[in-house]
Amino acid sequence: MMTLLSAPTSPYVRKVMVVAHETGQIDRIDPVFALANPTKANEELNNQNPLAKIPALVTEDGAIFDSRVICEYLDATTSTHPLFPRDGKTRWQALTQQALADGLLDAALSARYELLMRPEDKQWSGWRDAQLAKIERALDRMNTDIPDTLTIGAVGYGCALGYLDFRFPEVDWRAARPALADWFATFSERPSMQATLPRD
Ligand SMILES: N[C@@H](CCC(=O)N[C@@H](CS)C(=O)NCC(=O)O)C(=O)O
Repeated sequence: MMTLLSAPTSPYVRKVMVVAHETGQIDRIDPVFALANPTKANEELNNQNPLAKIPALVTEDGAIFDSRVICEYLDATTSTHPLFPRDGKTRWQALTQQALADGLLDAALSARYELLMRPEDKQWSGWRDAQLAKIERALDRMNTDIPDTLTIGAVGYGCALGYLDFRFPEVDWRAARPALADWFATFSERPSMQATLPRD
């Protein structure tokens, strides 16, 4: 059994949980809530991940982070269809799709932190606008680069789009991107996605 320092609202944690479901390892993981706040210290989390971010997976060989590494770790320990294609063009495509989805999330969190974490008199709307512009460009790219099999790219896309629906309902990303919207509607039905819906 491995402890996953986590929170049910984190899209990066969701990636790990979806991969755990898809690779048949969900029973090996014990999700334990860990407060991850950029300005509030959490010693227990810091001891496992000095960057103080979730997810961090505590194994008998030590802590593994971040979500990309944990997902690849889980994938490497199963013999099922690999979510990380082992070589060739499909590998680089899947990794780039994952980076795109994670980058969208990084921009979304940065925009959210600007509003939630920064004192009101220090907030700058130009910062949030630039992060939202990154999100729009990432969505445009996703719409023209849709995963055609179950890879870590697909898991990343699913968790990123799910996070937008959860925390940024005002971003109407579907309207101009019907292909991506259709893909997400189907992908969301997977049991791994249904079992990991974000909740406050
Ligand atoms: N690149 C990291 C990002 C993880 C991340 O930013 N997690 C957020 C929670 S959703 C966090 O821990 N934030 C606290 C902080 O930035 O200090 C990953 O893929 O795991």
